Amino acid sequence: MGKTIAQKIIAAHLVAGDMTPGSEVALRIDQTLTQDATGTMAYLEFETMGIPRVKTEFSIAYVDHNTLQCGFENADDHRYLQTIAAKHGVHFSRPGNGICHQVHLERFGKPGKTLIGSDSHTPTGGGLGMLAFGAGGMDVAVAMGGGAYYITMPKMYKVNLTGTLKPFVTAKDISLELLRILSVKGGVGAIVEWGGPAVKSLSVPERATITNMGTELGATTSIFPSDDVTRAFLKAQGREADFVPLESDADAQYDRIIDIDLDALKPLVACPHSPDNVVAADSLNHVKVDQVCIGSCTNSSLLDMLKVAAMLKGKTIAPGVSLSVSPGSKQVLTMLTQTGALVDILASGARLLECACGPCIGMGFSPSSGGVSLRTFNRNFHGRSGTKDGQVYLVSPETAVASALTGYITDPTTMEPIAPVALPDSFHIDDSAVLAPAEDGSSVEVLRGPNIKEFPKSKPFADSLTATTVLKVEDNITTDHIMPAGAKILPYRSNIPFLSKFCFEVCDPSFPERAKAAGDGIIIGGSNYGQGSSREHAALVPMYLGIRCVIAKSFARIHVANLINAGILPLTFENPADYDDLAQDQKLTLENIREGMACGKIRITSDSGKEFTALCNLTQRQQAILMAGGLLNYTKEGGL
Ligand code: MIC
Ligand code: SF4
Repeated sequence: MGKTIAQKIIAAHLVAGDMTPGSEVALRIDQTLTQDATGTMAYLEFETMGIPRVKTEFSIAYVDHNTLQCGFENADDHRYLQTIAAKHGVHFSRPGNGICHQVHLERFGKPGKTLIGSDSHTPTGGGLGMLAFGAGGMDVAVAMGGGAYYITMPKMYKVNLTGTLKPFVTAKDISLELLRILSVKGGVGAIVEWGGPAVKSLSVPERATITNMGTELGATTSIFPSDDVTRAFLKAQGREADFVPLESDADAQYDRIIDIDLDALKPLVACPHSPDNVVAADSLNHVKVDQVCIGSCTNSSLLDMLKVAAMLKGKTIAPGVSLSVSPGSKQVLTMLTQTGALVDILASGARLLECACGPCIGMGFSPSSGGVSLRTFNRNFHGRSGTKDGQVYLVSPETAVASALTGYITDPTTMEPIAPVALPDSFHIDDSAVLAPAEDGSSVEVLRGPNIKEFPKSKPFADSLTATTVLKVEDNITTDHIMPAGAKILPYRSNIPFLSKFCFEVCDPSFPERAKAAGDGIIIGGSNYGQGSSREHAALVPMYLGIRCVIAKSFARIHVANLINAGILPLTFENPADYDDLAQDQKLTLENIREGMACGKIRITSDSGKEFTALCNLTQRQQAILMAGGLLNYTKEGGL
């Protein structure tokens, strides 16, 4: 039987397991990336493994999230990352060089290679034909040490693109259309492969917008073929030698095929507070806009920015709108400067922000109270902008500019046409902001600031557990609910005790105190629990607060892996209706945990007299990790 693109790359990297959907496969990882907000923890974890030099083909540490230096914390973390990278054979991308996914696409991604990154949008690399996964920091640390990356073998979905995009209808609208069709949990357990006759009309940055947004579907990853378009992009980046062609076999089998006709597509908008809350832009033209933000790893490429500049040229933004533009990389910013396009952006009244994540993760530029903010980003979760009652809508750069000009949400197809914008034949190449590691790291001193606190210790499981249900939450709880980010909290990513004060702040500010008081705790979740980011802090912090188990209707992929790595037992309801009968502050007893893990079911009784069964779908390796009290303990005991 023929293979899909992903199946070919998996087969070429298979270390253990069989490729039947649902069973565990272990993959050899060629490249890793970290960003600073998850990277400090990942390197602290790497250090505990005692491996002198990374064993991957290429590993890099980016600094792009915590770039506001309002105190010593972020600067100290940058210094730690720079020195630890130099010591252990990891390249270091300096703050200001750009957003990890954009820079990686431009300079380091390679078709056919595997990449894991401690950031959920690592699948951006799929735009180049890489098999790229978001992962928790511990999994990245293990991969840097030469260990395999374990995933559940996914199902294969194919999106078949036909037709032609109309002017001002974009790759972002294709992503939003798929989110409308599949929802934020529609991609769970699947790899989304993009194909069909219209694929060749999409440039690599456009493909990368789509694979980036694939994360919002809950998909394991997303991937495009590697074809002449890929070759041209790599050639323009001075990297034609990295090109390899990749396509699926004609008789490859897919579990689901979704057709999207680009001729019929209109500009779309994801309304607050979920990326799948999608409607047509022209249905929202009564909504007054306070703020527009253009950038993020979804839409900050040179192509996006040149279109933005062309639309803004000779115009000024509406007086009630505040517009920010954050180019995705130093390469993009330099080329905007060289071409003069930056002048058109600035002359319109836009504010230029650093080449970094910025407003996407609440690092500045939060909207006004109740403010409507249109963002070209990938997430509009509740509170993520830094303003609790901010109303964030996700749009394409074209819809963003049209709306910034009129002051209302505006379908860009109603605007004056612009001349077609194309990518250059050669990009400006200057990798001086990427520092190579020391040849011999043994004499490099690692510099740590006082913000780096001890790693929390998880407990191994005994055979039974009685614990309190400290919190009950609904469906689609994101990691931004569990462990919020933003300018005030993000600088403390290597300080778990401090972070713990904000755990579940969006849902219930009393959670940290109650969890600590309860001793051993359990969280009751709805479906798709832990969707969103890869931050392992959403597992480490609850673990620090005494959470031993989460019982949910279903879990998001990266989060469930992080729970296991942190030594927290993830269980799903055998009968989802049992969710309704459980309340906060009950005592639940889990019996025969070891045997239950092995047979996949655990019997639970509550102090109210209820008895029910929870499913425990764990591989032998995951059972061993939990019994050891988390991945670090397991690794120390000799497992990799
Ligand atoms: C995000 O977009 O939510 C983040 C911030 O990039 C996270 C990583 C983090 O929390 O540091 C992600 O997507 O994994
Ligand atoms: Fe940064 Fe936002 Fe992309 Fe996360 S989604 S990596 S915060 S730009």
